[in-house]
Amino acid sequence: MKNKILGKTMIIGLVILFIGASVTVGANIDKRSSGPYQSTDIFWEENFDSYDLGSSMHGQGGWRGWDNNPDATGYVTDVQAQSSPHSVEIAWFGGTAADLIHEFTGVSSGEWIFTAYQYIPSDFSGETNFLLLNTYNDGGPYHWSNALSFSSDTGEVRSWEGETLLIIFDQWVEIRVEIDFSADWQEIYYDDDLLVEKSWTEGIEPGGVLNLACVDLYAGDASSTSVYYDDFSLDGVATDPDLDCEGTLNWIDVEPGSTVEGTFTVENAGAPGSELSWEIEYYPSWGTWTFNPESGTGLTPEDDAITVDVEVVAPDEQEETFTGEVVLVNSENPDDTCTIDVSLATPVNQQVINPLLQMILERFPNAFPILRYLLGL
Ligand SMILES: [Ca+2]
Repeated sequence: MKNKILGKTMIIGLVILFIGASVTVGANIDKRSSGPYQSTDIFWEENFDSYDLGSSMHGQGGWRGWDNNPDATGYVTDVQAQSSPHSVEIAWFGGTAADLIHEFTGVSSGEWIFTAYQYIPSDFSGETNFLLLNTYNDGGPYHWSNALSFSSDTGEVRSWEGETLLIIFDQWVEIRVEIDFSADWQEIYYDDDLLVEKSWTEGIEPGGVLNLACVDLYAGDASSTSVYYDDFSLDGVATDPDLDCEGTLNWIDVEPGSTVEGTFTVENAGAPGSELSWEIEYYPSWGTWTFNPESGTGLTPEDDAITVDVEVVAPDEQEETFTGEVVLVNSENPDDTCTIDVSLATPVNQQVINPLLQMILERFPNAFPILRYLLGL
């Protein structure tokens, strides 16, 4: 009994060894692609829910008072919340205006969407302000890109230029600023209505820079009562192409010196309307390779994937398994690459195979149909 099991185990082991040596298993696609932003890349978000109720936001989550003044803070509250349980309350507290900022770094190119939700109660009194700055330092210099004022006297939100919309009281309202640094442009929406669009660097006065330095929630120059903010987000908008490829290049049982063929596809998985230029960056040094096409330009996400035909003249060596990679690259972004794994195996000597095969197939006459097929038996 023991010998029988041992014998069986040995044969199975032999078969596994045999398969491993003569057949290249696996169709492994290694896809690596990257770009500065994905289409809805969240760069930063804030919902205030994890902070202690009633706590000052100065020194929490990157928030602090203007000029690092701890008194110019807002407080975590549950009086209103869009996302439960908390929001931040902005008002005059103890004779000092809340002037709460959150700074950003690295937001200076491409396109971005800044979103905040604001709640103004119908009994609000005074003027409260939402501002974005392109330059901020404690003690200055400062430079503003926009300023929105919400006034209980007029019942309106007013942009710096004087455009207005009616305040929507007693509900959460989205404030959305769409920033395009490449065009030096911003569009400011209140409850999805366009309030104003204008230059980013000259939004308040000339001399600003292409950068988002901070958001500022300011309770105004004169005493104002509570308003609330919740669910901030800053999202990078994809504008770049993104190289993607799919396919496998695995050949087995290839006669040395013969030609084999295969295909893979290339596509642009990036932002709508973006244009991808791509090329073959690297392919194995064994064999003789031909790609058609070997590069391309102007490929948009709306286009169909490009099929690349591949021909390889196998190396003139018996009983070898050759492996490697074909690497494609975005011509305008060396970090955006895509890899297809490759293998090519030339046949092993039939004289060696046959006695072993015969033994296996005699022992298991109905087994290993794949093995029979692969070896052409
Ligand atoms: Ca919240």
